Amino acid sequence: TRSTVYGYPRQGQNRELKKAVEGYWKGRVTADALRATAAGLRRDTWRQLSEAGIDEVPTGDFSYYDHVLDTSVMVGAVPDRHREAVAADPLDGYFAMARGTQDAAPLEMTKWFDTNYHYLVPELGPDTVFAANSAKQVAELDEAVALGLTARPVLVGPVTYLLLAKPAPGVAADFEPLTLLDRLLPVYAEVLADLRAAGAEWVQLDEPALVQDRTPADLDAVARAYTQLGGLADRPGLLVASYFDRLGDALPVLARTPIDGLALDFTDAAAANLDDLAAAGGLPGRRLVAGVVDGRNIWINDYEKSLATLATLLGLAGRVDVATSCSLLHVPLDTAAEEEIDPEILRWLAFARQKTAEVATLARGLAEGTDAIADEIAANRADLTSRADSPVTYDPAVQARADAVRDADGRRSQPYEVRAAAQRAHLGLPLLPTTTIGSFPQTDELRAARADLRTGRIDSAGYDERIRKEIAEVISYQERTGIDVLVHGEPERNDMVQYFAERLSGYLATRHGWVQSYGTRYVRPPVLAGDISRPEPMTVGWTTYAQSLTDRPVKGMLTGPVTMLAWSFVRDDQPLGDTARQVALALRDEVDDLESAGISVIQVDEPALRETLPLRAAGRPAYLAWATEAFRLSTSGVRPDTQIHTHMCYAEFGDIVQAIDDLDADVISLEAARSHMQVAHELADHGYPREAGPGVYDIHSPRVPSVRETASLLRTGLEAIPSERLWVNPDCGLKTRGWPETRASLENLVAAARTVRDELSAH
Ligand code: THG
Ligand code: ZN
Repeated sequence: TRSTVYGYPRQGQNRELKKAVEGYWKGRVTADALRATAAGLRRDTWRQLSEAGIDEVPTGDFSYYDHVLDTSVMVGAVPDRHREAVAADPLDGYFAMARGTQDAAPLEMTKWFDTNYHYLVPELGPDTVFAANSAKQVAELDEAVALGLTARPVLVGPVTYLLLAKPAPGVAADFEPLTLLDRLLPVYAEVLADLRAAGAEWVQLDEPALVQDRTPADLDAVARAYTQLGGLADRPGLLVASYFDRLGDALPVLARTPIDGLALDFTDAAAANLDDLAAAGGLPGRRLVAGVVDGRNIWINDYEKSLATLATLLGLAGRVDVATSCSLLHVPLDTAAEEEIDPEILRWLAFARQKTAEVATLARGLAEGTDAIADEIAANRADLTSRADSPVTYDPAVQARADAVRDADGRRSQPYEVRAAAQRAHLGLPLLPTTTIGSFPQTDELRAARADLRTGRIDSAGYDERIRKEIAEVISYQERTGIDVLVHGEPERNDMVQYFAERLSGYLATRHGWVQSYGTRYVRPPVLAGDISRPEPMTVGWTTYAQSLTDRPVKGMLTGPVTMLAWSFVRDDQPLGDTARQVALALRDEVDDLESAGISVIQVDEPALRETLPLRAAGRPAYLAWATEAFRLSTSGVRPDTQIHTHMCYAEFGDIVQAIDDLDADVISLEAARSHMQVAHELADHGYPREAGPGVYDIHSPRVPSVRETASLLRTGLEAIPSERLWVNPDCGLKTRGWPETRASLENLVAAARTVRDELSAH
């Protein structure tokens, strides 16, 4: 029995990697210094793993930016537009692919399965020529071996790599990257041989794409890939890893190939793997790596439960190793840094460092018998009991209120047609009303004010004064520009989830709990630890202050219940739907208080609704049922003449258009500018009956769209959505934009709306 993990957070305890990479971009850190920082971080990680008792450490999981981009480099899949830069300087070329340059767009970025991590999408086409480049993998293996460690290189597997890819620009949209498998496999064979030559006993090939529903053709590709790689003479042991869900149909397929080991997720989310493995006849004579410690939540493991699972598995494989369920990339580094969390609560939590210790302990229990870890088991049981019995976890008033929810609480009192007429009378908006999504640029001054408040350089009265001044400027700017429904600009918010988590009981905030979101960008997901309630209003003060400055409607801005869950570490001791309902009730109180305070338009954002869609179709109806119920519960307490908005980003609405309809929001704004209003047509084809604002200004780029271009997008929108139901707005919030391009773009947006209104009234 060995203990292992599949990957570790890359950034360092104080985000040293972020500082070094961003410093390199700014020319303040040399390439050599960046490399030295990175090597130091890798060494620290391996030492830490080894000291925690991990027998086999991962290598090659480190990345300056993203491991899928590293895989593209490893197989030579560099887009033509970046070839010159990569040839001139591999490091600068690498960052050019990640971030783009003046002349060449970056690779597209998208979510890594149902996590909050984003990877860079490989661009492939029929002309792609793969070429092996194993340098990074071999060098990192050498480093770990030099420390005297047993190391296992971790690679994105060939099937997952191709399934994550998309057609390169200019390639037919129906091109299927998986058709390149036979060209890709020789490249993997070469990398495997290089790693074998460098001393690798095992190599791990990650195939998380196989936990999604796969076609027979996909499964055929899996069989072909691993029959071929398994048949190579000159290779290390092949460990194929799956995580995030059950392996399902791919399990027996892989078991029939000559691979040497399989890694399966045995957390609750993938519990079916146990039966599936037994049904496939187990893995006699081969290596099973059992992911019993959840790699993507932050709760301590239940040792007795894990040991029971491991004991069952002993009969099903030649050898059973103990691991986390997935890479630890998705959790923060170390609970020991959280000095502000009550020690009584901290003992319930395990970040990456604590999880490695759990894996090592369980491996010892499996190898030497549970008596050998009796003390650890007793302490673990006490920690679990402390959590279950704590008033932080359980609030009877919240539970009772959630239990009392009836269907009718999740329905508006009137159908949309009646509400729309009441809202028209109440709000008096023009045709094609203009609005923004909520946030305005987060300037350096605002960030400095927050830092000053934290360090005590200003007090909270001084901070509030700065925020009020910013709100007044944002309101006055929007009035001058001629926007119809205003926002206060959210200057007081750090992050749209963290801000609310800090104000709800039942949530814990971390101080150093950074998790990579993409590249050098990190988030600190709050911990949704217990029953959720709202001690006092969270946004009413700022919103009503903004409303007091103008006669136009100011839109209240809230983060919806599904997104609050998606971007937090959520409790694992009750169904997600129950937790979502509690958050929804807290938000419902906020919505009702905003209405009572005179706010007539309230937006409840759900940007994460699509991303937490279960990976397999079988789980989707139940998810969409609780997700839409929670949204409706948070928004249904208002009068018919109060207008509820929602907002979603990240395209691909096709799969959830019915759910979007079921939200019953009066108005929805969506990302659309990049796809030329395609989502407007998707909504129309579905027969979407309410108001919609497909974004006409792409805020992900500093580019200022012209009046002509914006008006033209609006006319395209009108082909799908009738003028009485079409709104005019940007794609997303403006917090990552600067003021100059924001001003210019919004002025053009208002001018375009006026132009098209004039055209409509001339007819
Ligand atoms: N909030 C949360 N999760 C998210 C987003 C969000 N996931 C998806 C998407 N939006 C990710 N986008 C970003 C954009 C910017 C940053 C992080 C994720 C970012 N982070 C700062 C950094 O790394 O320097 C730190 C921010 C802070 O100080 O809190 O810029 O909006 N939860
Ligand atoms: Zn958005």
